[in-house]
Amino acid sequence: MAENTSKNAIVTGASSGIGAATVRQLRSDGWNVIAVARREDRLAHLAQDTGATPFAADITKDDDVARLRAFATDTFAPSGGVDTVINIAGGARGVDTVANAQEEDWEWMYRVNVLGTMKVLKAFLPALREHGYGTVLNLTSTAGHTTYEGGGGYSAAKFGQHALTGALRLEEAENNIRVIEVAPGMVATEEFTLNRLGGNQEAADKVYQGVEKPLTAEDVAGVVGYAVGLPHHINLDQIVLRPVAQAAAHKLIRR
Ligand code: 8X3
Repeated sequence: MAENTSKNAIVTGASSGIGAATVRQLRSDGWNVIAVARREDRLAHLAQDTGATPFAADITKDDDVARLRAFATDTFAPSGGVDTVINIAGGARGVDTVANAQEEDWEWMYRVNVLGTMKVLKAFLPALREHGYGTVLNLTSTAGHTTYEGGGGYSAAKFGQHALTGALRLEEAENNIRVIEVAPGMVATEEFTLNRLGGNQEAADKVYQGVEKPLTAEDVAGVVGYAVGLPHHINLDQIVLRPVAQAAAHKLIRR
């Protein structure tokens, strides 16, 4: 059976946070990386710093995903083709209760976390199968495994992404494709909570106030790099990571 000798990865959500940190991690581990995000300026900086190949695309748009597939096929053809797809693109909008749900936020979260992941996978699974082996890594969240008040919309999307990841693992094992889920709890990044709270920096800062060492994007990227770097027969199929201060979604220690 083929071993993972080529290291050609696509990383979505690469413009900031865990996505950008994952690109940095993989590049320093010797991977060839196509870094995908909507924001070209940020990608250009990341590419300059890391030597990753930037590709501007919105993974919720079919035309963009088709362009990405064509580009990745050409780019990686000389080095053995795409073997690893890392879906980091996603996010949260709002902390509304179900009673007060903002429907456009819920739709956005479903589109980016679930449908975006599905579209990227649909585009690349034929290439991974043809390759003889492959790795898919989906970044979900502890919110995809448990619920909390105000988290209904985000959890609904992340539970959905978690579910598609589980189905995919069953479907693709016979094609020698391993499917890894990484589900982080509290991670302090520049944008995640800020975006979720509509750009309110003060409110975003409060979320992490007094929490000793929330996870960083680099912490998560290190775990992602480890999981995809293992020999191909080892599938860390579900990895949940949290800061020690967050023993559960409902138990966060603030000092
Ligand atoms: C982020 C984790 O706790 O904000 O994916 O839902 S949480």
